[in-house]
Amino acid sequence: MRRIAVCSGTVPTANRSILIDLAIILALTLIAVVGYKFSPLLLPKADLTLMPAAGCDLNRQTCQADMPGGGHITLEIGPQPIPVIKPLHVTATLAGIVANKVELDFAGVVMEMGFNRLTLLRGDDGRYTGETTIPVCVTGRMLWRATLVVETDRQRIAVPFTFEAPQAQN
Ligand SMILES: [Cu+2]
Repeated sequence: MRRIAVCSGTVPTANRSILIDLAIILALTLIAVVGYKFSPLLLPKADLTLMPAAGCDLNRQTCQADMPGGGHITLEIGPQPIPVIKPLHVTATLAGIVANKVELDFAGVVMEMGFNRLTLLRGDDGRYTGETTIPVCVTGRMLWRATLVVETDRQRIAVPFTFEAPQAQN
């Protein structure tokens, strides 16, 4: 009898929060898959879109995308994990690419979070840096896409990095 009661919807509270977590994870996975499939529609205009190395998480590490003919682009956002509302320090490096302009565009993957783009400035060490913040979301943690847009003489290269912020507190 007890089993029937559980199946009819009275899930204990602890289990319920696990179920909600699972549902969120499932939803995020779906969004990531669908977002990836339709990404050309959602991204800033570009001649070349490079996908960063699969599985790389900006919350924990610097992520890299390789150019088809050699060279690469990296992006690092600190502090890690990436917070909302607090200042973010952004660093991009380019290898084998001469850029006229480097910008970073933050957007919600499934949510309109407003225009949020900054121009990264080239330092003496050749790295491009900038500071910004991202807003807190009404739903709590959400998926963000930080698209690095690199303009060269010949083309506009976009590299969309997806990350979740803020990470679940434990
Ligand atoms: Cu949001």
